[in-house]
Amino acid sequence: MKIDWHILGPGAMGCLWGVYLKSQQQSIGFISRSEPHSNTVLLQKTGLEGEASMEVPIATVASLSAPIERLLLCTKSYDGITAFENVQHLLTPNAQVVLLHNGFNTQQSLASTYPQHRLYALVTSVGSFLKSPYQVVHAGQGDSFIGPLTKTAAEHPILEFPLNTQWEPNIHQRLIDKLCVNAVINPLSVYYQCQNGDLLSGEAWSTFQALAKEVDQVIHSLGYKPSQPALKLAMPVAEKTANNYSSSYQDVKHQRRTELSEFTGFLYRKGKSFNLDLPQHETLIQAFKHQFQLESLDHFP
Ligand code: KPL
Repeated sequence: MKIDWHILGPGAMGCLWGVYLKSQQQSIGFISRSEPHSNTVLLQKTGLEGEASMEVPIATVASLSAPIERLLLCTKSYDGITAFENVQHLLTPNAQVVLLHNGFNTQQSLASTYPQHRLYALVTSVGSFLKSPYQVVHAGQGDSFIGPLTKTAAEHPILEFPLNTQWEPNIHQRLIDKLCVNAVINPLSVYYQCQNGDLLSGEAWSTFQALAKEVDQVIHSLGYKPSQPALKLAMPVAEKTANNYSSSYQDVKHQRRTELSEFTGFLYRKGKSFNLDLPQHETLIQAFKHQFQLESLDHFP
């Protein structure tokens, strides 16, 4: 059977986008990193926009029978480069590869190492979580943008992608804006052990404002141009997702490696290379190492 979209990374995002690609009459298939128990999985969705249930083929890289024409790569950002390189030999010369990761580092590294590939980034604020493997809950509405990371991708826009995704020629800007949001909300939701909306009052709110200023300092030192200051970007997202627990909070709760080193760790390392004074980042990183014991999992500086 011909597969239109291969999906690598069957977390909440991989499952959710898989369901909606299928609803656009695109055939999908999962790529598994370990030997699957069977050659199909039952993918189920609940939450917003009703329930859906479908059988989806699944195969390992070694057992894929046809080359990959379109790939949705939605591993955690720290796994993105290895995941891409593991399947690179299976991509057709004109394959379209959509990267759906938090952070900015993985997308930037892949685009500069592989400019010959049609690489795109998907930036989304749609909310979802997994109840159990392949059982995804569509938890919140959001905006989604897809855009080119390489010149060859810019020449071949992806104009039809589900969930009202808009083509965004300046996807770098969206990635930087999202990095600012994640760099404020995610570490603080772990530090204060709270839902996103709880960050908008009390002590957390003062830290929120101070951290957002430090994020601005580093982002500007790097020469990046977000559309607004970090505070103005992060505040409406915290309001809109007030009842959500951030992905980093959920990772800590489930004792999974978080992506905090891609946000807080990344900005701190960069900021220090410009000799910036970053007391909020320092407090957070110390707490993550000692109080939450994230160091071994997260590779903080
Ligand atoms: O992207 C998110 C995340 O949790 O990783 C936000 C926007 C902060 C929503 O929770």
